[in-house]
Amino acid sequence: MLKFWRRNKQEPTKPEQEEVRQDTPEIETEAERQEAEPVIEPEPEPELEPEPEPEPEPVLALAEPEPEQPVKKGWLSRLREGLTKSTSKLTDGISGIFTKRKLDDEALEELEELLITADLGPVTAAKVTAELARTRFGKEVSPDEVRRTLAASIAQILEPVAEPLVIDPDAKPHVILVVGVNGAGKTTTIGKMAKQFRTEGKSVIIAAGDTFRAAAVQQLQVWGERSGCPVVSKETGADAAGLAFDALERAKREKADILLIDTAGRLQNKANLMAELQKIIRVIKKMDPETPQSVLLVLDATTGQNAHSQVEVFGEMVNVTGLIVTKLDGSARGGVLVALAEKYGLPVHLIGVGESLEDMRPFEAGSFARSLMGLES
Ligand SMILES: Nc1nc2c(ncn2[C@@H]2O[C@H](COP(=O)(O)OP(=O)(O)OP(=O)(O)O)[C@@H](O)[C@H]2O)c(=O)[nH]1
Ligand SMILES: [Mg+2]
Repeated sequence: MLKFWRRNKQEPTKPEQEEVRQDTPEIETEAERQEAEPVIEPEPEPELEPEPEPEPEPVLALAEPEPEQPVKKGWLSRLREGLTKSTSKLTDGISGIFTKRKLDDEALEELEELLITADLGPVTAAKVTAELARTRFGKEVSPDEVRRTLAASIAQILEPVAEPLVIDPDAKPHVILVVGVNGAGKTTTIGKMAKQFRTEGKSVIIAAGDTFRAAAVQQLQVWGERSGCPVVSKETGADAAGLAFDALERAKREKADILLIDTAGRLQNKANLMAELQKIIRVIKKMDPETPQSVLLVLDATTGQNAHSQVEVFGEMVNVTGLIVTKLDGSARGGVLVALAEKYGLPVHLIGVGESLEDMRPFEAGSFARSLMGLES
């Protein structure tokens, strides 16, 4: 039962490829394309997404709530609520396995299975189960004790990836390219990041690099207004790389601290998306080879296992430097974050726990692990 655990850390990223692989085998035929599409397009109808509603300034909303709006819950309780689905599965399962029972092989086997079904992945499940067995085997353990021990093991796995996003103060600008499938939360995340950077006193320019979708530019302009950041945009269908180039030129001229580049999540197929992202990078590198300093992949926590293929697909396209996991307030499948940390070791910089500007937090390993196990911090 105590499986030999091996860190399955893969090389998460590959150097940027100069040649665009239009002949990518996965998308050569229509049937294969249809098969490949869900990997990078798990959410339907981005065009029908409602534009973000003009909201009251959310940071202020905490202090001065609108009369008709209830005071918003703290972010940690929203995270806990969002994780309820994963948490209740885990806590109910653990209670079922460990009530008045010694920690024997059978219990460990059941626990391992439970953790796998809660998206933690087979490697992590084996590792944390082994850790529990190492100290408690043959003893009577309470569900609470099991949850605490697991939370500590999970926190240990998450600790190395819980890295804040560090902005290079000498970059002027530090360029952040934001990538991810449609609907993952890229544009919203850019709005939230812009606001946070502004609050820290940094100057920020936003490039509306999603020139594919008409509504995308307006959506970003709303976020730009909210965060007080200029938005560089072009007409729908314009070349995204050209736009990114212009935005970088402006950011350099104005000595901006940060340039945030939004990108399209959906293009006709994977090869087009890859070509576009790689072209953006190639073009901005011509002006400044150090850019982009960060390539952040935005993942929607409610998509569960699909996150793995997204990390792999985008890792083939670009040199992903870190992750942002959104919608952890929704019906999140939080276990997947643990599996991703174990498998890819990519830094998780920020998590999204809501739709408004203040709903973005640095990823904190301990509180996330405890929340996942339904423990009060
Ligand atoms: N509950 C919740 N909703 C979020 C969060 N982040 C984003 N959203 C919502 O998810 C939806 C999609 O977000 P967008 O930012 O438009 O996603 P996108 O990746 O830019 O999508 P495309 O432009 O279509 O590629 C919007 O309705 C957002 O308000 C989050 O952390 N929690
Ligand atoms: Mg968008």
